[in-house]
Amino acid sequence: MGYDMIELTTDGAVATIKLDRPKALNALNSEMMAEVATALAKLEADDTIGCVILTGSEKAFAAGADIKEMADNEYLDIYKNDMFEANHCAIERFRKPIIAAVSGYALGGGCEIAMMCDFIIAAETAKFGQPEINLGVMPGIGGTQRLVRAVGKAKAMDMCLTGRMMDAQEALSSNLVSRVVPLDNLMETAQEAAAKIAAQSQPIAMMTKEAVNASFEMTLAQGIRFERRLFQSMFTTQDQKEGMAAFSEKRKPHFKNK
Ligand code: DAK
Repeated sequence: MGYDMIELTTDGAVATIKLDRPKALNALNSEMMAEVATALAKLEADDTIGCVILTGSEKAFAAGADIKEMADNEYLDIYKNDMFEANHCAIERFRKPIIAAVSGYALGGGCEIAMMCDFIIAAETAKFGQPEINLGVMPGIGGTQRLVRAVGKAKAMDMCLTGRMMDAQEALSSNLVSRVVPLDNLMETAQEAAAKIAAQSQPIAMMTKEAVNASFEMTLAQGIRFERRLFQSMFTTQDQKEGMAAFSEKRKPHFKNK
């Protein structure tokens, strides 16, 4: 299938989805998000893909939901369509590892979809924000929830109530992003990290992601029990045998995703 609003490329076991609506600073309209959801469904079903990078342009990862598209919506329409649930939330439902590589603006829905990814690598030029309050609304796809978990209440309140932006260094010191790199190294760094992840056993990486995400939903005791059960289940896999044998034999493991 061809895409109009995104570019989908693959390099070995790593796929990259580039949001590609540069004139509108990658504002997330419904067509673009439907394409992202379609691409993710394909990549999830494709056993040759072990990790995905979600990125945008140099100037904007994404400047938010498309304000012009949604401005005239009425409550009952967006309630009945459950606006954003099907497509935007395809990112949070994606089961393989997914990295956001952010340069420029990641605002509103843009910041929210970056936070739906497993971690964010930011260029020095990245700017994060939840400016919805300036539009007479508030974050609507997880901003008030995920931002608090990432940066804590004080900064999340500051961002959501003042609508101010956070630069890359502040995002790093606030734990919103895992690394900050020069813009020229952004995609290379993301590709390197993604290739490293994709070289691991796919089911083990998926279970690891599931366990980390479970920490947001469970008590510590439940989370630890869940982790232990998953860990124990890994001893049914060929990849566990291979990984540990390779260590003893001082060679690289060859995982079969089994
Ligand atoms: N939507 C539509 N178009 C946008 C856009 C956006 N979010 N952001 C930028 N653009 C367009 C601009 O209108 C302009 O288009 P033309 O005028 O050239 O046709 C073009 O992109 C370039 O933008 P600027 O001329 O403004 O560029 P600047 O460099 O001067 O400024 C900026 C860059 C990022 C500071 C500025 O564009 C800006 O403030 N953009 C809006 C940022 C924003 O407020 N983002 C939050 C959007 S609201 C919901 C759940 C969630 C949401 C909604 C509903 N439900 C569950 C129902 C989410 C809401 C949001 O994300």
